[in-house]
Amino acid sequence: MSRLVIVSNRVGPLKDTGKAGGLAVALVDVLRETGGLWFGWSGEVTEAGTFSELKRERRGNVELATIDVSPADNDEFYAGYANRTLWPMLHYRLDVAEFSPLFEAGYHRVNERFAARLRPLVGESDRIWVHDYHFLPLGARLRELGVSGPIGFFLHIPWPPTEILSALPRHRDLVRAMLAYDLIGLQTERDRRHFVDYLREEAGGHELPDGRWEAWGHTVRVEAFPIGIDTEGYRGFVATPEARREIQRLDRHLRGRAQIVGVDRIDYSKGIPHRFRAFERLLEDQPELRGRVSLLQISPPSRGEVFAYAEIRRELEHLAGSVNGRYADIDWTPIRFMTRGFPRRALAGIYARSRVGLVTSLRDGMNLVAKEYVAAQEPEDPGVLVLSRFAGAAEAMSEAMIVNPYAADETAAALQAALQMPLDERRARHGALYARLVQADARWWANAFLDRLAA
Ligand code: ADQ
Repeated sequence: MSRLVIVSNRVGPLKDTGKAGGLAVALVDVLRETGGLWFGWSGEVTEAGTFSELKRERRGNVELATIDVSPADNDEFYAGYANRTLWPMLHYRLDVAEFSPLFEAGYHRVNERFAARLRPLVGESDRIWVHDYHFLPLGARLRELGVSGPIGFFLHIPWPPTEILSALPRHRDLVRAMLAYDLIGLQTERDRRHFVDYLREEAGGHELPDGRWEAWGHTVRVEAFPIGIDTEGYRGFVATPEARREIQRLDRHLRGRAQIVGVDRIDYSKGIPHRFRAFERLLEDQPELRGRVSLLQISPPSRGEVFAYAEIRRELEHLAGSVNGRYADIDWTPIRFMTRGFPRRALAGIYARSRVGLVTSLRDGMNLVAKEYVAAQEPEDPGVLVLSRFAGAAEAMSEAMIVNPYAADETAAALQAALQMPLDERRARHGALYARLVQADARWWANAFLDRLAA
């Protein structure tokens, strides 16, 4: 079988350090099967930038190859076009998107450099799988350099309706470049529909009898591959000493009170202020719950250099402070807001001890936290997932309590129902969700994509 080459902004690690995301673990597993190369950014910002020496690391038949980026690349490509233009645009946030020619030029420059550095590492029969919005035009650049084998692309974040995307300057050039891929994978049916609608409306595209799409003289397959987690592996985390330790700490602290948990990077797409307001609404509407339920929000800060992120963090600190000021008691703090990361196994313990998992994304490609929360529950006495309809995960998790996060009263009512839900209903909902997570796990996702690419 041909070798697999994966390209993504962040690479590895090869070892499961307990901190790496589940996605990294799943991709390393897949690379091991046929042997493979994972290429991307080293995580270092140096003057030499993309011209830096290639860093290589090998374990068995899997190799990592990374390069640095320069301070200008980091500002313009990563913090700039990727995170201040594309991230908000693709999350339907025209109001915070910034359109700077400097960012745009930096984005294309870095994509060219990455393609040029990757080219000599690619063999004739290799298959290439490119990940995420940092590298939309990478496939087109690789084609220009003579790569002729299969190249697939997976977008981890949403694809918005044409009405939104068409506000992006030179959106046609960007999408035209994407048509150099043989396969474009999106998270959900909704994203897929938006993408092919774009091809039809903006590129005069049409569907071929074999299901592929023809547009602007290219032929491409566009399909939804909802990403999963390593469900059974995650379930196993709950029995580890790291998880047990958190469970015991929470037992001591909660003393029979219920806990609602939220876990996400601080990001405006996650609707964390909406979550705090819904919880405040719950305390307002249900006085008997005061002192009996708390919200634990765990949020490692991300992309600190992006202004919108610093602002939202201040907003959250303010909101938590005001809810706590109003409702806290000597022995009870309504909202515990922690801005730090946890090792994955410890996090599994925190999920396991939380009566409700609360996800209020205003827009989210999938949302793996929703899946991790379900995987970590004790099947005999599981907690309840309250999930935003705007997270991709909602498409296949209908047994969760699906809410509109903009409606604080609706979310508060769902929280109340979740806290009071009888055991048999909790079991039934959890059983259905868990079974689907076991079937459509991370390996299924990767193999489904790669099988399609091979065909
Ligand atoms: P993210 O936006 O990062 O991913 P998500 O899918 O929820 O969102 O994944 C976050 C991961 O980080 C989870 O595995 C979670 O456990 C972990 N994490 C979050 N906070 C943490 C903390 N405090 N400590 C430790 N770990 C923490 C993007 C898209 C998503 C899509 C994924 C995968 O935005 O929509 O689901 O890619 O495709």
